[in-house]
Amino acid sequence: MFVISEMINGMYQKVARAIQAKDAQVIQALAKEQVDAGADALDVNCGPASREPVKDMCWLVETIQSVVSVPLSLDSTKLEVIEEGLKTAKNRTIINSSSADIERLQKYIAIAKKYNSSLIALTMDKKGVPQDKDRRLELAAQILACAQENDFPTDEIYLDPIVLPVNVAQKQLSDTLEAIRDFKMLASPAPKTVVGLSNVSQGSTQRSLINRTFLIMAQAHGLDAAILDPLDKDLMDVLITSELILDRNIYCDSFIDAYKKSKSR
Ligand code: THG
Repeated sequence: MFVISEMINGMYQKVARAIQAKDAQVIQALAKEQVDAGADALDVNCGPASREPVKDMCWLVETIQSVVSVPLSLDSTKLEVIEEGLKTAKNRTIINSSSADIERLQKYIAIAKKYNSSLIALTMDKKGVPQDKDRRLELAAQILACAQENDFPTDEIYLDPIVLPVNVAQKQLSDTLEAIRDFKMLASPAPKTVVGLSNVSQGSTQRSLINRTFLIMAQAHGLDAAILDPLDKDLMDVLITSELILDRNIYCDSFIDAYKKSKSR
């Protein structure tokens, strides 16, 4: 499982304040802590309160990459913010994210090619988030066809079925899981899949329990990557144990430590 840490997001007050005050130490401590906890990449989002998102994104990228060298997932709804972040980034990048709207997607694919970046594409369009699995598959097929037409490798696309909170869209979660499984059959080489895991528990009590239960199920449906909180130890332990059960790493009595060592950099 490719772990993308969700913590460097202006949605968190501590991060929003650090961005506002340009307090590098707070951001750098967070970045190091996430990587030490097992993050393979860091999601970077200035948050809704940022008044100068281009400037803030570039500052975040520079601040983070001076202490860790993992790939950065540049998370913004504005292409301009993402592109300036891509120019600033030294290491590998993931664009987070495009929708399935063809015009938008073509622009994002062109930018992904130009900066040699992977691309997260959400299975939603102007009509909004799909209500069922079939619509998710239809939009995923549209995304992959567009990648192929534009000579962008389908395995550099991370399809995101959009996880909705269980307390408002309970009926959708089994469809979301099945979509994760079925996306793989839509192109060769198979696309990758990603979810924003913490979405599932927003507004609920028992957040950690809901997150880890959904993660296990998504892993069983073949999920490749997740945006999550790697400091949630119970979550990381079930992530590692699921990989073991799915035969992605070899059993030994200390399999959790062995997995962590294999990832430590
Ligand atoms: N798909 C993609 N990118 C994404 C998402 C997705 N990026 C953003 C988000 N979803 C994933 N990241 C988060 C980060 C935080 C939370 C949820 C998802 C979260 N935050 C607390 C809350 O809202 O309750 C904040 C609590 C606090 O303020 O301390 O849950 O789906 N591609």
